[in-house]
This record gives sequence, C-alpha cells and structure tokens, in this order.
Amino acid sequence: MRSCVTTALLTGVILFAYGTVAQAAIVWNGEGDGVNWSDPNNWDLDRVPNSADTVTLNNSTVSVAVADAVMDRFSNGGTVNIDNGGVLTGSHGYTLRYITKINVNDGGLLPAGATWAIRSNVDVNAGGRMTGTHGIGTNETRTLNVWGTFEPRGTSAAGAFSLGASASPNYDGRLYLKDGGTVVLDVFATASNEYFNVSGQDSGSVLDLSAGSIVLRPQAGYAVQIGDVFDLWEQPNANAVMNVGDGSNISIEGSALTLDTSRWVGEGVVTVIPEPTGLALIGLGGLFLRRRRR
Ligand SMILES: [Ca+2]
Ligand SMILES: [Ca+2]
Repeated sequence: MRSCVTTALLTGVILFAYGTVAQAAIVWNGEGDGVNWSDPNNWDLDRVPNSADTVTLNNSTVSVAVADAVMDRFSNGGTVNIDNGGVLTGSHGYTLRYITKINVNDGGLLPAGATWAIRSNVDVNAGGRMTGTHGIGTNETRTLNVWGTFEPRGTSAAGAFSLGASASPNYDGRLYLKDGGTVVLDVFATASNEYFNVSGQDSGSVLDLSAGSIVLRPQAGYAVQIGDVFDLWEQPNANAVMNVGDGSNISIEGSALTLDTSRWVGEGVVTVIPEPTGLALIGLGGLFLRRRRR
C-alpha cells in the first residue's frame, strides 16, 4: 500500500514536471462560432490560446479580428486570416512555420520577429501590414505576395532579407511586390541599409519589385544627403528570377530628394540626387543660358 502511494505520488510529480516543461497544446475544434480565434468555445480547452501554447488548427480556417491574439507557435497546417483590427503575436521563431497559409487582410497586422524566417506562404493583402522576418525560402519553398505593406527585419540595423537557400537547390524564396503594395526598407546612413539578398542555387527564387512602391525610411535620426548611396539588392544566385523594374517606384520617406536609378537594373544601387523641381529649374536655367549665348 505504501509503495502504491509512493508510486502514485512519484507519477504525479513526474506528470507535473512534464506538464511544466512540455509545450502546452491547444487544438481548434470550432465548437463555438467556428470562425473566430477569440471565441473560447472554438478551442478544446475552452479558452483562447496564451503565449505559451502550440496551436493546432489542422486544416481549419480561422479569423483573427482582435488585437490581443497570442500564441507560441502553430502545429499541423491550416489557414489564418488576420482581419480588420486583428493582430496575431507569436512568441517563437517558428511562429510562421507549420501553418499552410497566412492572409494579412485589410486592417490586419502581423508583427513577426526580426530574426524569424517566413516558413509558410503569406499574402499581405491591400490594407494589411506585416513587419519583421529576415528571409523566405531558407528551409522550404515559400511565396510572399505583397499588396499591402511589408517592412522586413526590425528598424534598428542594416542587413539582408534573404530569398532562397544558399545551401540547397530544393528551397526557393519568392517575393512579389504587387500593384498598390509597399515594401519599406530602413536606411541608416549612406551605404548602410536593409536590402534583398537573393541566394538559392537555381531558377526557383524570385525577387519581383516591378510593381508597387519601395519606400526608403530613414532611421535613428539619419538625414538623407545628396550623394548618399544605397545598394538595395544583391544577387549571389545568378539563376534567380530578377524582375526589379526600372526603379521609378523607389522613394525616400519624408524627403523631397529623389534618386538616380541608372544603376538600379544592373546592381540595385540608387544614388540620392536633388529634388525633381530643382532639377527642372537647373535644366531650364541651362536652356536659358544656351539660348542667350546664340
Ligand atoms: Ca525594417
Ligand atoms: Ca547590389
């Protein structure tokens, strides 16, 4: 009897210990309204996920329409729609993994960690916003479509957002900036900026910047000067599909200065030049001087 009690106590201690170290798991059963993350009755534990929970959706489609949706990470597929007013905050570097599709819709926000990789397919739709992540296609082939706003990495340091895996031909990263979409790249000083690094080994990776807008956002008190230079993409993968456009969609946030894009198509380099009206006046002045000399 005594040993039975001891065994039972020990088992309880072991279960308790495992319970505290193992990931908590919470499973969508849709037994509430069948739609909303915020309905406790949609979850097997009859509560909404907390920041320590591994969330299993299986193949369900779930709407996040509250600003306080949290979790640790996903497990086992499904679709998440981050809808108007919705913010989904994960705690783990795998937050964007093990989910089939994430749609950041109009009025939705996906604040991802600066060092996380995009490991599911993501659409940032018109009016939606996604921040963070340092790459896509590093461990599997994935696609990011941007009709809304995408602000890669954090806001505190220059560095690359990578597309594709330099170590494997099997993994490709694809980023398509679409009509109406915006990519924001932070700039910190001349030659110090966020940029795209198209790695990978074959023709599967894609950097398409031909539509939408690319906004350079000065950070940390940096004031952009005429003559400053930014290299906004590197292409170590010669086989990658590069559709970078003509550079006419690049601008500097909060500045009247503009950009010389003559090195954009070949190198990804843009150089800060005076504002267009200034150029126009200089041009007119030159024309006037030439005429007077006749
Ligand atoms: Ca950034
Ligand atoms: Ca370059």
